[in-house]
Amino acid sequence: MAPLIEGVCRGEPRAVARAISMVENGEAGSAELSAGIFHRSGGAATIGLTGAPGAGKSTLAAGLVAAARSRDRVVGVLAVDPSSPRTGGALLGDRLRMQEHATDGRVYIRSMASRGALGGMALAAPEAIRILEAAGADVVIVETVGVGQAEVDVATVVDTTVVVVTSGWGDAVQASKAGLLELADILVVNKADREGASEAVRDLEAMVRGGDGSTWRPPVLRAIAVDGEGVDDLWMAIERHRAHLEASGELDARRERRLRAEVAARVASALERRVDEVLDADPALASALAERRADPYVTARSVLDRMTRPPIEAE
Ligand SMILES: Nc1nc2c(ncn2[C@@H]2O[C@H](COP(=O)(O)OP(=O)(O)OP(=O)(O)O)[C@@H](O)[C@H]2O)c(=O)[nH]1
Ligand SMILES: [Mg+2]
Repeated sequence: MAPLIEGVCRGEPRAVARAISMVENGEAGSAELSAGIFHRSGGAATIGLTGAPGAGKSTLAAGLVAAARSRDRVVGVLAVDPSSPRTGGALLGDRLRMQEHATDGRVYIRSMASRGALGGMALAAPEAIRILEAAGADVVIVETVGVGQAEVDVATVVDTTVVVVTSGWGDAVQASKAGLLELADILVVNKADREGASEAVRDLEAMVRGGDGSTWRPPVLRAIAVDGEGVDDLWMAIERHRAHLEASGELDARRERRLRAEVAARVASALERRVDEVLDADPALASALAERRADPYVTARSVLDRMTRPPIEAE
């Protein structure tokens, strides 16, 4: 494990890729890896990009990578797809604009499936972010691919959440229905080269809250990501948001909340495993439940009793 940890800390792309695979697959050694890199993590500004499929998240991500590189920052990009098996580099690699960065030694690009991982995205993504931080990333961009809960989950692993919608009637409403507006620190109306950008901006402006003195009001920006238009404005909005988080103390609060949530997720997944072990080890308990002689409340009580009993030490 030591060579892998050293490789990650030296920023070697192969070591970084190997370490993230390890976490993604929940391999043995993940805990040792974590112990080896934790003290070097926590240094990056983390940015989440979420929104409907095809909204332009990857194109915007590529633009943000360019913006970060022009400021000499080291960048990590994670494309997280909790719904499908791993697709290797295809997710981002096929994007022409991302390809420009694929050979830049100061940019780490990685797609990651977390369906199989314990706790899904809640556990795998934060650890992958820490690996990138240990490798020297100053900025980590997390794009969620696919639909559903993932869109919402990204907000729980990053400092700044950018919600991307497209021009045109209805998209803002969809985002609102999906609960994305509450998560947004910044909103981007992309594909502003198409009709309906002004309407989408207006709708979103009417829907966002905040801005009364100390609270942050999510700005609504427009972009034409394919042409790189609006990307610098987005970068500056991200920096403003970060400054707000730091000045208000919210950055530390968010980070502490996230670490606690991660511990809770880890405890929950360990407990789930233990419940199965207890039931498997006690056929009477398991069959009483299966045959509906003991209800789940009673069974839970019995399982907890067995868990808290001190283990019998063998000679
Ligand atoms: N007209 C127009 N097309 C755009 C714009 N930005 C991105 N696109 C195109 O929209 C398509 C989807 O862009 P992506 O960046 O892959 O979108 P995504 O949100 O990452 O998509 P998924 O990861 O599949 O959910 C691509 O063909 C882009 O070239 C834009 O501002 N205007
Ligand atoms: Mg994408």
